[in-house]
Amino acid sequence: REFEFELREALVRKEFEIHFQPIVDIATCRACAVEALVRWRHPDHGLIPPDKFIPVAEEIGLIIPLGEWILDTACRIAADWPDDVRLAVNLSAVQFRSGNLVEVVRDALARSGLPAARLELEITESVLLQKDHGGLAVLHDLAALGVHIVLDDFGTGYSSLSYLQLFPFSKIKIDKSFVADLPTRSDCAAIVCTVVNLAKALDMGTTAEGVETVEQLELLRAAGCREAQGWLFGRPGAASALVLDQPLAA
Ligand code: G
Ligand code: G
Ligand code: MN
Ligand code: NA
Repeated sequence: REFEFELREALVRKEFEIHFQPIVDIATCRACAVEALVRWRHPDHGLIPPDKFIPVAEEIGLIIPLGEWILDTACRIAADWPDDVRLAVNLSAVQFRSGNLVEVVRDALARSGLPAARLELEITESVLLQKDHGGLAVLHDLAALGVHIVLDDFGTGYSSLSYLQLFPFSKIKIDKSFVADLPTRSDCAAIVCTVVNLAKALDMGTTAEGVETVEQLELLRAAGCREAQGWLFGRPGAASALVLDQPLAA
């Protein structure tokens, strides 16, 4: 209860921060996108990661105004980046049930001047699990704005192939659990290759998450994966620390 109260207050007190992590084009190792990742700067407990408060924010409905603030703030910052660098923002399934997500996204783009084509919205399969398929209708309306829809955390959860048939995602993000064991486990390499080839056949791109070593990068490059994100290229940090004009790894 106390935590919920503090969480509600946090938005008013402007205790949330957005950290930014580069996503690179594997061909050039230059940033082609940047993911916005929210944190809570708690006055007593320091920096709290999103998995500690997003589920509660979803439960108490705070994710709606918080999600609007994240989208608005991140779009304003991204509007100053080079034209070939996109912004990736995570959306909660709860935001899809709010009834006005399309307006919220359209307004954030209009206020910031960020072109729709430079915004990627990362969703998880939970959006498509809604029984009434309301999530699917909203996804089509969002895509009609010109933004890209990306399927996050692919390979965890159910990862039913029918989701890929249900909606034409621009890109699939391969979960970091598969990347972590790439060099040592041949089954992970097989899974990564299969997802990359499946995405290609469906005219979708792929981003591998959690890339920490050059060895992993080389395996992903060989597999034909297009984009990579991970500590090898940069940890989530302040927007001012982003390097967007030169390669980020050897
Ligand atoms: O770095 P990391 O701990 O930032 O993020 C963990 C998870 O928290 C991400 O996988 C993502 O699902 C979620 N997350 C991070 N930022 C946001 C956000 O702005 N909105 C939503 N809904 N989820 C986020
Ligand atoms: O939304 P999503 O699940 O994609 O968020 C990405 C998560 O992965 C964030 O929590 C982020 O901090 C984390 N992350 C990003 N790069 C790395 C990495 O190289 N290694 C590990 N272990 N985690 C990472
Ligand atoms: Mn994400
Ligand atoms: Na993910």
